[in-house]
Amino acid sequence: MTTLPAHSAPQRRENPHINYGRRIIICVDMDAFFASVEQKANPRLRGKPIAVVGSGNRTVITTSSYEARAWGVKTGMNPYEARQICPRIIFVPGNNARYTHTCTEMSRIFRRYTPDVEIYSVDEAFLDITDSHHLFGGPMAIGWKIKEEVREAFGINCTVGIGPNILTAKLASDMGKPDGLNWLRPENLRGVLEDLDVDELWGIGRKTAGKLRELGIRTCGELGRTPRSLLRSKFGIQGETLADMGLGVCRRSVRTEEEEDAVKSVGNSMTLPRDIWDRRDFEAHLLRLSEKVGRRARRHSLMGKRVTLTLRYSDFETFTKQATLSGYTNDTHVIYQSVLRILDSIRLKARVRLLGVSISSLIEDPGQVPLMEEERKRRFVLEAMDSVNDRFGEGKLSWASYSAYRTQGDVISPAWRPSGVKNVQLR
Ligand code: TTP
Ligand code: MG
Repeated sequence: MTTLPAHSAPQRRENPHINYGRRIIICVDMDAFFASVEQKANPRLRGKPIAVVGSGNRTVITTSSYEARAWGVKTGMNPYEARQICPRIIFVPGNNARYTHTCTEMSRIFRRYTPDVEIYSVDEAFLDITDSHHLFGGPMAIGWKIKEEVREAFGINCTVGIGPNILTAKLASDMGKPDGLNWLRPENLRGVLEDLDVDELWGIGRKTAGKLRELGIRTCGELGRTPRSLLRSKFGIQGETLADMGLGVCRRSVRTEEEEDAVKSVGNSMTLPRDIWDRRDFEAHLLRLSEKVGRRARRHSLMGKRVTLTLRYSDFETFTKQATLSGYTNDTHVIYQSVLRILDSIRLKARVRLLGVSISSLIEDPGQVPLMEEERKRRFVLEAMDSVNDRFGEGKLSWASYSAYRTQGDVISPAWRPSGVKNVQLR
């Protein structure tokens, strides 16, 4: 066993400067979920200490109302123990169909604010609002609205946590329980983590916390200052993740349902600020969409061989056409040239109100350097653009031919889906 004296290495090293990136993630977690749903369904249970249990006689408490928690009732207790500490407790048999139905309905509320929603568990969801929060008055405004809408629709409370990644959003939500709204901003993270016990972090269970304690690490601050090499030697690959966690860093992004099912296409569609007819207008918007698609594909290390263009006319009729390329690509310009060729092969019948571009027939990008000099140069340019945009925000570096449109602002199409235009609702 590797043992550090309790106050050695972790305290002496300073944390490096941490770049938390620009993402803004919301975690929504229902308060005493099963119990709240039961209290809503049966008004006689409201305001009372209740616990939701299974049907067998060896059942345990799955959750309890905050009124019961005030007496010390906890998940995992058997009903007998709970009755000992809270004599007036009411046991309610669980009703799974009710909970899953509520969960499904709830996701509709979340999707009003961003398409990037991950339903993580029956009562917990993550929303990536990085690119949409400005449309709703900012992260806190979205948090308030979600709380209000959940209360209105289901009569239950939830807690909303906001942070730069899912780990810290979850922490913010745990800290805000119950009925809270809490934003852990990057500049406050170090202070919050400094004295926080490691097992307060999502993903660090009792066993891992025990092993960390053997190394003299009790708090996240100490974990963040521990040399990675030490954590790696003790925990293997998980050591890297633990080192990140101590700093409040988490590399896992919000995974939408579409991304969870093996990704079939990468696409983007947008309702245009005004209906268009001129080719120059098409070029500008298609370049922008091609860039978004290429960028997302590159971010996920994917390449596609089929390109699809979707048009929706002003009368809402929707039309798609595909082309198959000679090789796999995630290069903005190859995608763009291909959609332009598709456009040229179409006789437009009216002005167009929505455009979509997607690539499909995907493979994982093998990361090969292109043989052709010109392609190689473009790949370097794209890599440079991606890293500038990653660091300083989407669209900071863009193609000149799009710049005339940049002042018009982002319009998010209600039909926009992370997996691409295959999900655009066709009439
Ligand atoms: P949690 O979100 O962990 O708990 P909660 O919603 O009841 O309370 P909190 O306000 O602290 O979020 O779990 C969600 C639901 O999942 C919970 O209502 C019951 C169920 N559950 C189990 O069935 N077994 C378990 O071990 C846990 C922890 C939860
Ligand atoms: Mg909950």
